Amino acid sequence: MTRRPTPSSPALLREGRVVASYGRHLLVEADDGTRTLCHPRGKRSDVVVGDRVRWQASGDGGVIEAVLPRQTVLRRQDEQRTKVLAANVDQVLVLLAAEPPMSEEQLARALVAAREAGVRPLVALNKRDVQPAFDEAWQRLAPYRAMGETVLPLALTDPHDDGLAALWPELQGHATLVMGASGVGKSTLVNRLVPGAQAQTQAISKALGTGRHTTTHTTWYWLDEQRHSALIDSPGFHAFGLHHLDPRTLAAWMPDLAPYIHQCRFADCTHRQEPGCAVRAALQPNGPLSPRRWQLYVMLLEELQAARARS
Ligand SMILES: Nc1nc2c(ncn2[C@@H]2O[C@H](COP(=O)(O)OP(=O)(O)OP(=O)(O)O)[C@@H](O)[C@H]2O)c(=O)[nH]1
Ligand SMILES: [Mg+2]
Ligand SMILES: [Zn+2]
Repeated sequence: MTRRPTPSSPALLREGRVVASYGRHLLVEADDGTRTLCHPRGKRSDVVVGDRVRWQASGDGGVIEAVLPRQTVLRRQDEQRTKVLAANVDQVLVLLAAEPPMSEEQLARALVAAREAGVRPLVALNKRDVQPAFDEAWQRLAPYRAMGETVLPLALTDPHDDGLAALWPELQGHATLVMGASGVGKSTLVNRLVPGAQAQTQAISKALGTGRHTTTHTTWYWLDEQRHSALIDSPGFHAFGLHHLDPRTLAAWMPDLAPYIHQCRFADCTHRQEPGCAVRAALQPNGPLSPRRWQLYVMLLEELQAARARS
């Protein structure tokens, strides 16, 4: 006798990707492109945009039964909590702008988090029309260009800006999470590259009764019909905690410090005050390793050490 499939039988489970997250409501896209509003089974709340999931239909919607292993996870963690930003992205675009003023510290943190997660970082500075703030910020990005980061200028509200043409090839074939402070232009970028994104967002905010300008949910948008390239819009944030990192690995994730860390006299050198430190010996105001970057390193190191000491 063949048994009829029970509700949790694998035969009824479908696979899909979480393309939007509204708290406990998750929009899941099946591989044929159809989308179903699902919620996770039980109390689990760790399902994020980008996750590949197994789900089954239930009434009008669906229930997520399992999250498949993640290729990548981007997270930030501070004293209060760990926030998983997205799963299975292979690039992150750190978007900065002339206005609100660029925080180099947040940039440095985002780059470390991306490297640690095995995700390629890209950096763009938006609002080229806002002067002289743009040119000043561009100058402050010199160390990042010198260490080999891709740093692109943008003017997203200028229809004739050629910055997008340079960014576009970098996005092809990748799933790119756009992150940055509120107001830098993340949604403006998505709206320029994804026809209909604005309409999608507005429809969703209307359904949820929000209707604010600021992005409150993370959403995955395909850039092409073949669904090879994606851009993920996310809410802006102020602080970017790195408490999930081991302080001893921090310097290795900073491409301007990393070349020197194995040349220090002591294998466990923290590059703060030890004699024979190759990192400090390499510091030069206009060199490949700037004193400002070393100061950022020391600040982050002390923060991570303090976090370890508390836990
Ligand atoms: N002057 C100028 N303004 C821009 C440019 N790009 C975007 N803006 C404006 O900046 C404001 C914020 O843009 P959004 O795209 O909503 O910013 P966001 O990063 O999505 O912000 P959150 O959703 O709050 O995180 C909007 O009023 C945009 O029109 C630009 O190149 N120049
Ligand atoms: Mg937005
Ligand atoms: Zn050292």
